[in-house]
Amino acid sequence: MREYNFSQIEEKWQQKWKEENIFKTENKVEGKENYYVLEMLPYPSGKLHVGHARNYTIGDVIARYKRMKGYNVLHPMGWDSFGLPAENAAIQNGAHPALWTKSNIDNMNRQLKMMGLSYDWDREIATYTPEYYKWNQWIFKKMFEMGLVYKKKSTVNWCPDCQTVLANEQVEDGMCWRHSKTPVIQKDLEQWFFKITDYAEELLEGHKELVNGWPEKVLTMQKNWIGKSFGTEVNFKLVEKDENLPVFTTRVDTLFGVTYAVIAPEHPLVDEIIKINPSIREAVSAMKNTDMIERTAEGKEKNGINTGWHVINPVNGEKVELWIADYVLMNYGTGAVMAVPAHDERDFAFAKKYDLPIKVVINPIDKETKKEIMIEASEMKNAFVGSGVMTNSEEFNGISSKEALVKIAEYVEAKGFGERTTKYRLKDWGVSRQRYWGTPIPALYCEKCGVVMEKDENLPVLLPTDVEFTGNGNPLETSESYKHSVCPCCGGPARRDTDTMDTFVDSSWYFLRYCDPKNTNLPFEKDIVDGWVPVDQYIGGIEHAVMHLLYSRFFSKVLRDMGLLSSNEPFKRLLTQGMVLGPSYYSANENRFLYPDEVEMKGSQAFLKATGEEVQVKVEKMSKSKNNGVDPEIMINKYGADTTRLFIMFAAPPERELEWNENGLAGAARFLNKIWRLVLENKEYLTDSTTIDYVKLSKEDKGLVRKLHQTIKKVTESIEADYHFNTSIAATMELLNEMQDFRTQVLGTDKETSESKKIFREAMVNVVIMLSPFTPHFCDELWQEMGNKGMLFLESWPTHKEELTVADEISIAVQVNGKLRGTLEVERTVSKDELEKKALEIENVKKFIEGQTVIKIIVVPGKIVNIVVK
Ligand code: ANZ
Ligand code: ZN
Ligand code: ZN
Repeated sequence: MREYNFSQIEEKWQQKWKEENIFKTENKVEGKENYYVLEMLPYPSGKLHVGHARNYTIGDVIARYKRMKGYNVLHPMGWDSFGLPAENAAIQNGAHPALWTKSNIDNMNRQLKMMGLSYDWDREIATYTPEYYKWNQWIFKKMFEMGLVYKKKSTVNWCPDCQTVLANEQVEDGMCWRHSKTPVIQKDLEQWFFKITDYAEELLEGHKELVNGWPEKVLTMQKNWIGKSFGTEVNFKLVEKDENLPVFTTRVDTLFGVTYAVIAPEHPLVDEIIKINPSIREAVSAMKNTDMIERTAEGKEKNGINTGWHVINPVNGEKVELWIADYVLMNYGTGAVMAVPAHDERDFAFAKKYDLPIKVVINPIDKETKKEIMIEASEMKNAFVGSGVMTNSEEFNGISSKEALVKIAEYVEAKGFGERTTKYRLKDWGVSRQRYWGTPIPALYCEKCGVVMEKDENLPVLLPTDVEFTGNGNPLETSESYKHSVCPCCGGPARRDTDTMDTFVDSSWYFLRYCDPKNTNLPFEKDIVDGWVPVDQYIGGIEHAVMHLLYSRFFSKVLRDMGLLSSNEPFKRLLTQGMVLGPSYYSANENRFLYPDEVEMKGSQAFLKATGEEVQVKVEKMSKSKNNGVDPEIMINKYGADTTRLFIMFAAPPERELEWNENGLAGAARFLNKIWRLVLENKEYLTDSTTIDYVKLSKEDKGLVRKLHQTIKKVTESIEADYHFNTSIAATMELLNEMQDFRTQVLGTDKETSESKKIFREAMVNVVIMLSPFTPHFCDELWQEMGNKGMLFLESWPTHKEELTVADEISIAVQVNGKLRGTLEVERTVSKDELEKKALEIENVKKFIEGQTVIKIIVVPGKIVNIVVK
């Protein structure tokens, strides 16, 4: 018998698949339903990591499974290939970002092919190519025409290391997401924005379409990110200026409890106040310079500046002080708040710190006595944020605060003091980046015509090559040929915008381009995209819950409104795969994470080989900083792609964390070797493919048939339910054990019947088919070994026969007057008369009815025979 040589087999089949171009997908196939399965496209960092391997294996198994289920499956791959690392590499070694990017793509492409993934490579896209980014510019322009793109000066998050603007989502704990030690600062810049806020309500409403297909966690994260609040805008009167100060509150029931008002340091009033009261100038600019995230962090001490100005509460005419405070944000609500320290935590802390008055307007209700508890402002240790009974609120006293929330809002509206509104926390999407390696923004500035967009026929606006990568500022500024251009309107001189687009623009619609990747007239043809989108199954990391997954939803809706596609939502089902964990080894003496080869294991304890020091072992997310990552390519070389894939799929269900361990890989390899031997050593039993005659089966034959059908059922149901591939594989393993027993105990012995070989073969055929999505090369090879022509992807997924999954011998309890007196082993199809007769023949039963009269016999089919005697 030849050994299982995975590298030879994998190379052979990858070659064959390629030659016959079997994963090429047509947009329409007569008689087949389309199914689109997609994994988030990678950034070409240079090497696949184990998270990629997991992501793509999950997608590939689904793609292969759905093909066998008879769908026309689209399963594409591409490269999210603009972005900072390529530019940083250019700064470091002088090579153009395109070269770095290209060589990374080539390497990762090779690695993907090693994994045996069933992509239609004819549809491969890379976002850094002019063929792709042309359409970013085209869409940008169309959005500009629709009023969905605008420019405004705004305070932005700026990373001094990246020398660029960061989206809010790219700021993590006040630090740059790319530079975890660099604090993000605030800077005023003219920026391009996408009006995602126009779609805030629809993005929220659209969740209704997604509740059954998306993880609840992602929907919740998006919901919080969009942050819809119902509230009231109330106009306070400024005392020092003849003007209103609108504030936004979600608690208008506390309106009578306002004891001061606060504006953000960026509020337009602040400049006017400084003119009159210059002594606060410095304090204000210091406050503006602390970064947003820190300013608003929960539990953070609040800082304030008394402006010396006042406002008047419209409902009771009370005059209160106006403050500037860091906990108020300019870009939420109106940038001004009415402060109610008795009922708001932040206001309470602030009032205590600056000794401002506190006025109670809601009293709690005692849970037991149901009586109002009078609270004293001077004795409060915390704000009372709950609901209760209104007090100190004139005509609203005595009613519940819940009722007052509506009543006071109505009152405010009736009196013309303000009105009810909804606010969203979601901000417009700032897309300008002062970097080179991105899509050039197709805008120009002309002295005569103002801001103009490049003509369609001049798209794409290409990235210039006469640039310098110095590491300081925007390289595009160093290209004279780029900066000085021609106005598309008047033909006069015009300055080109040197910003490029946030790379999240690229990934917001790439899945549509896969449908029609070579189109030169449009980003994609509507009819074609409508045949594929929404994507049936999307797979990727939870870290994309609010950026990529929200932006893609926004883009889909915008493109729909442009008439380019029909679907409201881009992704019908979303699977967020769990992280991959591995053991890290930390040496306290050396104060560093060790590499695995520096460590020696003794049982579950780990020791540093060089010194014998016992080191800490912790299973945690794989990362470079912990030296606990595994390189998928090394694994594939060592164990083969099929074994690696099988391990990944078997070790945990896809949405859960996966603990990497080499024992598991070795286990997967053993399993494949076992199947290998079972096929290659038993070929003589695997040749009879004539139809099984189910009437002629022995007890043993029936046993294997039953196990086979139970397995088909279980494997299929586990995949269909929630892609619980681990359960599917486990079921197949069980079947294989029974087949092994059958081989030794039945085949070649006197128990072998005319049907035994056929059944053995039937079971093996199904094992190979059902494993083929997981271990495709291995299964194609066995398929051929078993004498089949063609490849497995052409086979249909098996279906089970329910009647064959149940045992045909059943046991029936026999009772006399409700007490168990015996059991019967009978054929499932036994008749009622037969059952009664057999029950009465049991010795023990006879004993208990002796000398008495049988009144009646109750038969519960398949379960009980109860004989009633007297
Ligand atoms: C008075 C009040 C009394 C408030 C009370 C709360 C409790 P959400 O629910 O997140 O929308 N607020 C309004 N604009 C703000 C801004 N620009 N920066 C910081 N805080 C702001 O929060 C709305 C509440 O947050 C508003 O309701 C306002 O404080 C504050 F017992 O008004 B409230
Ligand atoms: Zn940075
Ligand atoms: Zn012009």
